Amino acid sequence: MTEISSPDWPQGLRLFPAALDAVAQAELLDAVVELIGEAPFFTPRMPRWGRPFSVRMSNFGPLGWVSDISGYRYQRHHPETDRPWPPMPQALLELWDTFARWPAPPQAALVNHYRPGARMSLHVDRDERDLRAPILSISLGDDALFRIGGPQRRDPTCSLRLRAGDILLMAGAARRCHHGIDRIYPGTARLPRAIGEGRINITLRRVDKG
Ligand code: MD3
Ligand code: FE
Repeated sequence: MTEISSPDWPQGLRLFPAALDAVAQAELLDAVVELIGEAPFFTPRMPRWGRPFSVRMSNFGPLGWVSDISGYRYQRHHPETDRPWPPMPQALLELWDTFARWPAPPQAALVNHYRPGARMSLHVDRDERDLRAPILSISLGDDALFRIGGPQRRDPTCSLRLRAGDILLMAGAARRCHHGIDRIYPGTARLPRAIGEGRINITLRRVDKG
């Protein structure tokens, strides 16, 4: 497996370009389509003001990340159907074992759907109770411009283009860095008709310690 890293990047950020071939991507997307039937995408909203995100989300696994007017949190049920999240697909557990090398399994697979024009502003993921556990990200569909900075919002940032099949691991210091998605490159890849245009990103997360 080829791995790219750069002295410009935060320590612990590791990119595995095209880690998933076209067949593995299609199989994963089939699983996403099936499970999204059980846990449909919802539109998260910003705490306090309730402004909708441009990204739609769902989750697989025992816990799921949600955001609404009362705040960000992990919870066991879908915010609209109130049903438990579907089980995490075996293929995702295997990717975690291969790339994350963490002794405990992931508890949440957050699925982000970016339609053309959607973006995600710079933020730090800090709702997890164990910030030492890595986060593993899998990109599917259209290319995206990813940006990562440092622990402080004012720290300098660098950008990289994420493509379908790329796997990104955030461990060590990178785990606490600001990051976001500045833009999607529409039409650079295709998603299943049931999802529509754009990009899917799946992040595998450990929430609890141990
Ligand atoms: C760097 N998602 O869901 S994945 C997110 O492409 C999120 O949908 C983006 O940021 C996306 O929270 C980026 C890569 C990623 C995920 C978590 C990180 C990079 C990270 C946590 C710390 C540092
Ligand atoms: Fe994030």
